[in-house]
Amino acid sequence: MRAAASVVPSPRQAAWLARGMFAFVHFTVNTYTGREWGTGDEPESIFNPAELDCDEWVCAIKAAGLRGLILTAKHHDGFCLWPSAYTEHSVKNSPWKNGRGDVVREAAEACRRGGIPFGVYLSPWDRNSPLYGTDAYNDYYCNQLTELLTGYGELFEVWFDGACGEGPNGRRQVYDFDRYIALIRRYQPNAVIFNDAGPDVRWCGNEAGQAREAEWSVVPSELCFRAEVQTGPGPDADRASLKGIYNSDADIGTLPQILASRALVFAPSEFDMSIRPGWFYHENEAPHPVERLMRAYLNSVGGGGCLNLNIPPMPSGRFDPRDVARLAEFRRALDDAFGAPIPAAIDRCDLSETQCTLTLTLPEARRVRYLVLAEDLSVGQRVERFVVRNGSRVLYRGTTIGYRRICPLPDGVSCGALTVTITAARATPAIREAIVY
Ligand code: OTN
Repeated sequence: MRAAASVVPSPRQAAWLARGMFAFVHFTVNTYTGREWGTGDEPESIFNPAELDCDEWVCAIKAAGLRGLILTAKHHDGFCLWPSAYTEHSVKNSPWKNGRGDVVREAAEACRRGGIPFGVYLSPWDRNSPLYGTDAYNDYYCNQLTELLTGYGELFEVWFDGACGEGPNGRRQVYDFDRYIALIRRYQPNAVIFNDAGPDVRWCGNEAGQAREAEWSVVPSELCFRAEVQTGPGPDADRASLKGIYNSDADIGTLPQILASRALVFAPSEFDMSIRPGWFYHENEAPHPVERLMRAYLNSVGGGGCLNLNIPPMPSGRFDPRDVARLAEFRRALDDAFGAPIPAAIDRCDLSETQCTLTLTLPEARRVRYLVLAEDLSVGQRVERFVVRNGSRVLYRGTTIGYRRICPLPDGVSCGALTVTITAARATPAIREAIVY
């Protein structure tokens, strides 16, 4: 337990957690075919975003408070949004700008002008490359990855999708992830790497922005086997097996897993979700209601991880005005909820080595809607359960806190003081923030 309570983030992971939320931009030949997974046989001639405006993308993203942009430089269909030297299946053979365009460069430069960091998604699965399914594909993939790592400035995240639909009759590819990761560490040492298995951030396990009941950033190396090991084996490691655990499991990082794991790593969750039903633009779809986006925010940024919210450009290359309007509405809803913290005096009373009570005293009785708590992860994630009360009335029962836990309080509750009692923790709780809104 103590070992688990001392697993800490790397500087790049801590910087990533502080970002809170950022934008995903899914854009490729699927934008013109209506597919979600391209076949790899799409002709380059269909790609023509004649009104591409990456500054407009960045403006809409910033208006929502999203603090970064990750572009699908190559999705499963293998079409490259930059003129890669290693394939003809790219923008260089499209009618856009007579084959002299580079979407990756336009997006990277717009982010730089707009003051937000840029990241890339490079699908390992490639349904176009004839090399796919052979060792030579790893050379091809590393060459393309190197083009992106060295040609477009600093990246804050590199995204390895784990989706692969090739069945037994398809071509299976053995990915050389160690080689991919070594390239990123060499050329982009500050970038976090996303994948189901880490090394830096892991898939939350769904695409609905839905957090599990307890969201631990400290997880077994059996799940995130690409992450840096920080502890030895748990006491049950030689009797139990965590073989087969996966990102979508509900009990990731819970005590039974901690006790049974061979080692522990720090790997926080990324909640990737699209503003629309699809990842790519489909004319017959509309953006989700703002309530859905707020729920995702409370569950992800308020659940100890980061939200990666996808906005898919239209075939013209521009964002749908309805999505731009939804992003602005999302920002207004966030400002309404969290724009005015209520100053409170905080007193801490330690009840035992692992239990304590925080008393938050407001200047006067006020209607309160949210309590936001945060642990100091520089010493490790520790809190397992807590309860929030106003006097004897229980307002919220929680489990993990992690980087940030947003506690929605019952409608209409008005109080002059709140108590937060941490009833179970893996070591002495280290609370960084307790803010009432
Ligand atoms: O059909 N799918 O591949 C699929 C259906 C539902 C949810 C996810 C997926 S793919 C899944 O995407 C994740 C990111 O959203 C990760 O990349 C996983 O590795 C991948 O399997």
